[in-house]
Amino acid sequence: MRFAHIADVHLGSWREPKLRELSTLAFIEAIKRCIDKKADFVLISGDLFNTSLPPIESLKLAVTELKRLKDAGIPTYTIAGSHDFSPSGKTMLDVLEEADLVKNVCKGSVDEGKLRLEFTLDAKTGAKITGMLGKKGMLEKKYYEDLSRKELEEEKGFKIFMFHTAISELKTEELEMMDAAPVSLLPRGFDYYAGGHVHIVKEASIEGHKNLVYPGPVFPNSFAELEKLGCGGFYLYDDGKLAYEKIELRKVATISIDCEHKSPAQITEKAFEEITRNKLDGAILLLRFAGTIETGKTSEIAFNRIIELAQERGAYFVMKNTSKLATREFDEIKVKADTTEEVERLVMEEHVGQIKSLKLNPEQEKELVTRLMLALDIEKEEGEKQADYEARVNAEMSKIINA
Ligand SMILES: [Mn+2]
Repeated sequence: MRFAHIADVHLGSWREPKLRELSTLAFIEAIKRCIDKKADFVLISGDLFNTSLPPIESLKLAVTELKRLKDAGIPTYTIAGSHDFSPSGKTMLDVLEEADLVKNVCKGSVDEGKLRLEFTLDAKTGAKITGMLGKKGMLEKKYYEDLSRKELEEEKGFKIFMFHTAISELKTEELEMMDAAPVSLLPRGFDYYAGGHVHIVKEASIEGHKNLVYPGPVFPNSFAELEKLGCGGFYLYDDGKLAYEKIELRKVATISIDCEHKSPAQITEKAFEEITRNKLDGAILLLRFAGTIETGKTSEIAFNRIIELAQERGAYFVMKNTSKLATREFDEIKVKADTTEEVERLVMEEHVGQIKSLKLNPEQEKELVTRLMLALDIEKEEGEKQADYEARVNAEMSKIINA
């Protein structure tokens, strides 16, 4: 049996055209390799799209590539991830499933408060696949608590469990702050655990749970991911052997400038030196500026000239990051984080406990705030009138508050 395990594609995540193109090419390459390597089937463990209502071009790309798999006789099994749901619980995966391009394996029924998952049988290999969807703010934890495990664990045959949740035992140091659940959350005794959500490349076997895998994204989704992962990829399972299929379309070069106790002119000079010293042929260049500068303002650093020089030296694309750069005048940055989600979480944690009138414990309050933020994240639908859109947002909000 040979299958591919892809996760966190986040189609449409990059705004910069050059990086968006690379992420598109990486997805196309992943699908091409699944076909070339004659995979029996493909698993996509959530977050195929970056937003629940993806732009037409992302949808078209997904349809084209999934169709390619289908035409090659390779079925695709999937679960929804935290980015796949609109606040009202809708997901584009339903549309893809209706078109017979994917099969959502997170299905079952609720029976006396217990959640019973069903297996989806892969006709060619006999593999039995099931899984649990992922939601923002780890709201899926409740589903796991209600999950009926016995039948899942006793089922015979080759079994795969797909999940979109951070597992504490698999977290790396830099993800220490991320919400996670212990591996015991997952039912035991499966042959492969196809993970998503955590953008790291990791495989592990922990007692009762063998082949727990996070393949990471097909292409990094942010500055931090480009810096940490360098490239993307996916996993290939081949008769019990696991292999990471690296997709490296461009090299990533990182230049970190230590700005501590330097003036803007010295920092500019230092950046020039570093760029001239490095070989940038066609690479994505990540420029990180960190530290507290001695005098003046950060805007006095000649960023434009630095970026121009890097382009002249052959960089394919230049990104700068100043999130760890501070000045003496303004040292009051309270929240330091690399991603929007991290910022949201940190701000939320800092302010939890302030809505005294609601009499909620911190966990309940965090959950309420997460739900409200999701509801405020509703996108206006094509052709929808402003008034209807507002009414829809208001209805979602009051539904949550009155629940
Ligand atoms: Mn993701």
